[in-house]
Amino acid sequence: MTTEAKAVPVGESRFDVVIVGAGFSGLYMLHRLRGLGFSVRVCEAGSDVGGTWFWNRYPGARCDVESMQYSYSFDEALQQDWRWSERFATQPEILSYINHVADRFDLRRDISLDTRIASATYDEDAAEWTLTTQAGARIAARFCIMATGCLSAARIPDFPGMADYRGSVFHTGHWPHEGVDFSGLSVGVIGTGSSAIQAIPPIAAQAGHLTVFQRTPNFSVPARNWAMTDAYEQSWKRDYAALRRRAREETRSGTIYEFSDKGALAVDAETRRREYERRWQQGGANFMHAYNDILVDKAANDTAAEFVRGKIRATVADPQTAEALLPHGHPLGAKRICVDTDYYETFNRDNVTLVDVRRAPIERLTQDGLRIGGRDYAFDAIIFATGFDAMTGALDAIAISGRGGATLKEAWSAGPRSYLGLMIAGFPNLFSVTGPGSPSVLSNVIVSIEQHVDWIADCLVHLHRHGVRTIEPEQAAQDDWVAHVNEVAHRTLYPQANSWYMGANVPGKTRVFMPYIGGVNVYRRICDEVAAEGYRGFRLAAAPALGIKPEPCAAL
Ligand code: N01
Repeated sequence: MTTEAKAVPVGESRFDVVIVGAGFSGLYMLHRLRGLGFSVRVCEAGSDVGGTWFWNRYPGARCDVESMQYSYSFDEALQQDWRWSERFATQPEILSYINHVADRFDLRRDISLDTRIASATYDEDAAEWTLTTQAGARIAARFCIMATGCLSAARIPDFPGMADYRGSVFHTGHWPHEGVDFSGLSVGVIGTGSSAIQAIPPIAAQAGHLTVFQRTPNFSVPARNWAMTDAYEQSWKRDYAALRRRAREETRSGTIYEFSDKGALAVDAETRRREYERRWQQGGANFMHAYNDILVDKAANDTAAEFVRGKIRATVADPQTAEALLPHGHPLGAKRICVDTDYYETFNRDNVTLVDVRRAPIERLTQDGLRIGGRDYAFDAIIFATGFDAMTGALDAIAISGRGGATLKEAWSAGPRSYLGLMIAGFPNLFSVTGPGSPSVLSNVIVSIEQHVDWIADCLVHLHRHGVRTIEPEQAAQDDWVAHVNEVAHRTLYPQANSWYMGANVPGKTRVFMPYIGGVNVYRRICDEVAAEGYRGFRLAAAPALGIKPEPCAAL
């Protein structure tokens, strides 16, 4: 990894645009805006670029969207040159790709690393945002773009006794960069979401003993990863631009799968079983697309869910452990489907124990480990695979105040409200990339990122060309969008699960379905129409009269 561009000192400075975050969103946003002549500064809390792929370094971490699709499409030479080594890329490979992009497009010179933003305050008279870093530096800009990621605020539940525990503590979303050697150690893992399901097999292979604390069993399908072949790579690269366009414009998730035009109940049970089996053997989330009603019709969903439960029963040797691993109580896919390598098989190892903490929850940490149902468990290390304060957590961690000093915390106290997931009423000139109310986490997030970045870049050019000083959603347009996001979600099975999509994993967080489920194809058309109609639903205010011209952006 190239690390030559360490923190650029921030000091007191002024830019056209400040971007918070140097992950996939922030890097592409910087590239686009710099190319348009805007002066831009990116502030990144981490000591290098990469965002989620910089922090989530736990053993087994890899992407569950195929690497040929989980990558930027904005530059033909980049997508032709880069070579992925596996069907599903590992975290280190994705991080080296991100570093390659930062170097290839000479992005580092406009990025301040080790720079965590503590507050962002809007000055109505100056129509300017001032961001203050944790170290006290101030950066002013006409536009502020939050590229802070949907799953970046790692969360450890508030267990009593955290300070008492004398062993090592880790969170999957904040993994030590030097790695951890668990050889011979007694290790406890709390959680069975996507992160845990990936981390458990390699940690079990190394640890002396691994105990998994499961509150909610999850559905997981096998990845069946393989080394990239020239033939598969070329099947994409031969026609990359057209395939990317298809993913963007013709799919709901921004990912090309083998889609079906049939409902699950339109075929007989044996046909269904064969189709599920075929997809199970192929591996990956393609399983979810066996029929077109799995996420909207409970009876259809039950057929797929029961197939997976059958696979768990067939894989896990101990019937009691198998029973405890069976997901019931939420539809398959209503919590994000997990994609694993040897997850269920790992419970056949002698050094792995599953503990159900649904009926007897974790009471506290002790000096030596955990207390559950009055019983003490001792560990050398405890791994919290307990997820994130998703979608809103990273924004919540910044004290954001907009028009009239109103805070984002107050504005979102009953759940996040935005127009198109891009802007928030009362917070002029503040954009979020893949914010709540946009497809974001329900899509191949790079497809969503590129769409948002392009839309925002076009918007800023429009504002500049038309002498517009501020842009902000109209309250009515925002209310209509929030209602639409909610209404579409309730046509599906998603709200039936206590998921992080609903904010249900954070005690006290208002339960609303946060991402837009209408599909990236539909959503893109809506965003394009809004722009084509002169930014329908946004209030655009010109620079004040008296001959004051809008401040020019550097080179436009
Ligand atoms: O987090 P999670 P994650 N006591 O919130 C449990 C993406 N991702 O980091 O379900 C006991 O899914 C909690 O239990 P419950 C992906 O979008 C992608 O695993 O709330 N347990 C759950 O089991 C994913 O969805 C990739 O009952 C407690 C777990 O902790 C998202 O990140 C890889 C508890 C948290 O699961 C988040 O995944 C990894 C408590 N008090 C992640 N509190 C890929 O691309 C929480 N839990 C492959």
